[in-house]
Amino acid sequence: MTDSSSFPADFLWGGATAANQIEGAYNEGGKGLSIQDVMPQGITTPRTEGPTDDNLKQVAIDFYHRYAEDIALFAEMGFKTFRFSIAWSRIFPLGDETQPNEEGLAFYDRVIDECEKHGIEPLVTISHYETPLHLTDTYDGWVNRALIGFYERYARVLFSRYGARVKYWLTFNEINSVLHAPLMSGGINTPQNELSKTDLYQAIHNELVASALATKAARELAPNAQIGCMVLAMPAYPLSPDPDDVMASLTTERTNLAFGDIHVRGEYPGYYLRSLRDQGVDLVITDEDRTLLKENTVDFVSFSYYMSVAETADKTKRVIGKGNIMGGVHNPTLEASEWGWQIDPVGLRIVLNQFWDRWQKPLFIVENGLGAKDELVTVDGRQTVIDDYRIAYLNDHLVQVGEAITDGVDVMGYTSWGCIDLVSASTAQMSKRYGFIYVDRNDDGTGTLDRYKKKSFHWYADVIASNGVSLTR
Ligand code: BGP
Repeated sequence: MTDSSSFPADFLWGGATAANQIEGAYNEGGKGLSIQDVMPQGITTPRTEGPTDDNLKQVAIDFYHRYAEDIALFAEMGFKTFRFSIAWSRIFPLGDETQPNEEGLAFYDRVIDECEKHGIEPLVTISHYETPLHLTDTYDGWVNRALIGFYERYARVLFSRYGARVKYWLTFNEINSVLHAPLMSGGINTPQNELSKTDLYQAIHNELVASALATKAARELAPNAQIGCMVLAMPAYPLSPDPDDVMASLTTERTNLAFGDIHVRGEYPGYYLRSLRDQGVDLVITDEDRTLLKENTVDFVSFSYYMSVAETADKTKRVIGKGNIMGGVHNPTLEASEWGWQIDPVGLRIVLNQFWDRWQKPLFIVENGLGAKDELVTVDGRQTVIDDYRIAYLNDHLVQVGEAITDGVDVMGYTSWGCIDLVSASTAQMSKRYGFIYVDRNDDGTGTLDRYKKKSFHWYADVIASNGVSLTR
């Protein structure tokens, strides 16, 4: 422990969530169905036709009714910011209407009220894996250019309503994940194995144009707002020093970096255009699209970071292991979580340096954390979880954030993923817990939904209060 902080005084400490993973109330308040209502097992099984009772997200952790209590707990930890997403289908139940649902808008007014009451800066994701189901069923999601207009209308409503109160906005959660999870990330109904590369990359292009249009709208309607892109960061290290492995790792990393390049520089990089040509992809890109991308680049780059992977050109060694939406080649030097995600704190410093060197834009770590099984125990008459493994994970990653800041990287803040236990995105489990706050709910849907502070709750409160000085180096 050192006594001076490497973190800036205005560093935005906090936690992150997404509407579909916490709110529940899936059919209350005029909300329409979203793709999450037909994904009871996350991305592990095909979608269902309609909603099914085994879907934990129907109730999730009931944040819709308990938001005030939960935000008060975040405030008790000293959060400076709270990342949440707005459920598109609460605002536009079908997605293609012209008038928004007032009851949905009023709910987020109340959430923002609570944040303001506690001096917590909201950080809002406009679209986090919750495309209205009607847009999926009727338009095949983002494959269809019509979604650009629907999203722009939705974003304009949000900026008009909340623009004076919300400074930080993210356009699409983990935009690069469309490549790997087309339904969850792109609302695309066509099954992945039947989806053409052209449709997939067209969907990505449509999202990028929509992101630029939202950025343009924010400049008009919410001039104090800052707009960020959000990418899933996963460094790919060469499995060996063989130059072919190094080139293979660069190629894999570029499948993610391309998204930051386009959001920050406003044009498709040459390597991305080549990869489209090599795959026989022919996109519809209008001159207007090009101008929009060029003129509406982001203010900051946000990203999730959970793990790194290795990469090799040697097909016999290219065995893909588990990972966050996309997996990668197993790195023999790293340990893994119970879900097989390889733990690599130094990778976070590497990503921060790489992104800063590449884009020179402020960076915001908007997801990082450890999904683990927790056991509720009684200590001094109170129920809690002794989650030393989670504290170790977060501590080691935050130490590397401090190192990156000392390296000269401009880091705006850090929101730990799943600051309160929530339903997992990939597996739809409750038992994959990330929170500082335990929520009594089980994979079979039983539980009281009561909240309990874990050991990490107090640990994180100390980290925030000391602005990182209490971290163990
Ligand atoms: C990211 C998503 C989040 C979140 C997190 C952890 O990909 O943006 O929604 O869920 O990963 O993943 P999981 O919930 O699958 O453990």
